[in-house]
Amino acid sequence: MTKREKFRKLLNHNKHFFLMEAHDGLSSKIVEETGFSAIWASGLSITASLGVRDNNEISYTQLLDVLEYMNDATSLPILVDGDTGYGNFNNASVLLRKLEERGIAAVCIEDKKFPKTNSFLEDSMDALADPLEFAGKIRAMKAAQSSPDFTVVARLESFNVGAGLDDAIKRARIYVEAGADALLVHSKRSDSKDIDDFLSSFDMDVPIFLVPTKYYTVPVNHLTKDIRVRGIIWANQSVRACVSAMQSICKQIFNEGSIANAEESIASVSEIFRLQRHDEYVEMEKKYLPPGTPSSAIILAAGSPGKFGIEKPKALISINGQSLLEHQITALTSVGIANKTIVRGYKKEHISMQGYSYVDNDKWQTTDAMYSLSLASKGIVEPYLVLYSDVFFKRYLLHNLILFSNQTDADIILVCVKENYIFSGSLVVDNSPDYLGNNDTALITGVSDSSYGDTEKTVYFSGLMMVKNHEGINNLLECKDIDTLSSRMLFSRALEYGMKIAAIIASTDAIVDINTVQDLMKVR
Ligand code: SPV
Ligand code: MG
Repeated sequence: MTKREKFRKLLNHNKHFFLMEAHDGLSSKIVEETGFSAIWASGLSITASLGVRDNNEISYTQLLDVLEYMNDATSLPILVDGDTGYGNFNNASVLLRKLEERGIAAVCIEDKKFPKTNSFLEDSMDALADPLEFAGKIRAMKAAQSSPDFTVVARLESFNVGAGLDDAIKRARIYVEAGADALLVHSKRSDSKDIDDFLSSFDMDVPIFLVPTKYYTVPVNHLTKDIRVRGIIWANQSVRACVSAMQSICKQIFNEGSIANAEESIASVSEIFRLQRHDEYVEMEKKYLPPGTPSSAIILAAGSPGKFGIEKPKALISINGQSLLEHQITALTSVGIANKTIVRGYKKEHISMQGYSYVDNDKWQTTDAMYSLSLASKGIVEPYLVLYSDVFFKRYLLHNLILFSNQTDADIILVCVKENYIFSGSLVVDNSPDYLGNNDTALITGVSDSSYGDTEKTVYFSGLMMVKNHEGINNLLECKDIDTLSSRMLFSRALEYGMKIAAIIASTDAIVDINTVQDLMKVR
């Protein structure tokens, strides 16, 4: 069923329904999740959220831009507050056609002159449009629509400007005869006298919308006693709720100079991701990313900051405004890796960003990175990436690693460098490097205790690797001496068990292990 058909169904059903105000994609989504059956795209709320007045300060194309986001975010039909139709019969028809193109279900136009003022601020009878001119607008709009189910609602402003009941009744008849599918009777009284008078005097059978913003104390069952009252519009409460919430939280954060006390009272970042439908993205990744792209990565961040002597994990050292860890997370996200597990140890309480999994290595002082890896890799049943948290690397290395992993049948692929590295011991490569993008690739044929070997054949593990044979490696990580197992020992055992280890040979411009202030200067 199209949104227009849904709206028609609501209109033709002998029961009232509620339209909740929304003003952007997010609020539209929330309105739908709450259970409402239709949305009022309020002019007041949309302009307020854009920070401008409700005086036709935005053009109709700017309104369309907002509506496009709203309509995309919801499966509910939207009744658009079309103000006065943005001009004469011609402008209103253009508006209608553009709304149809955007998939909007219905539009409401009010019988005031362009440019309008919000009804709660307007009390001049001069603001009213000529009823016959307005009827011509309705006829032009109905003639312009191409889908039969599009709904045009005519809004009566007679009560708001003091023109009274007779004027409202006269106009209502003219508008319905011109082809309006429904009427919206507006009133800014705090009781329902205008509405009660209108309903008891007007005798045409047409669906009617009401906006009880000011007469909110009148019970809905009183307003809906008349079966023609079909739509009750809660016209601006979403934006008003946002304003109160934002004012209060901004004030609290400003006064306290901290977000610590604010955190509990606001939506979590993961709730924002949920509303943005991040889960859909994860599903699409599975479908559309090249086969072999892992969905998991483990960041080993348990160790002490070493020579830096700082009171926080080394992963939190800032490089060009972002921590090392944030750089890594951004890089992983850019290649589509959704599940990121961070192993914490030293000063673990400093690492607590939302949206990631955490594993704690409480024996960080006496164990090696492979122990951390063994803790985090336990639950992973697919290929995964491993990153030492103190390596800073260029993103293309990750792309190359994933690309190469699709081309090789190796069980592990290491990113290695030729220059001596901090890891004790070196790896030996075969003599026949292939060319891959910016880097050479090679097979690891042995592990040496010495750091100084044949320079042609010697490489050093950089701290970035892909574990393709997750079962094999996870088995090796379940050893008795895991507390002291080094990466070099792990690779050596993998070779002993007949596993194949391949390497991408990167330059030290592309990947740097951050150990000294000089290293930091280099990457900054
Ligand atoms: C709006 O929500 O923009 C409306 C209803 O037009 S009212 O603000 O009550 O005029
Ligand atoms: Mg409005």
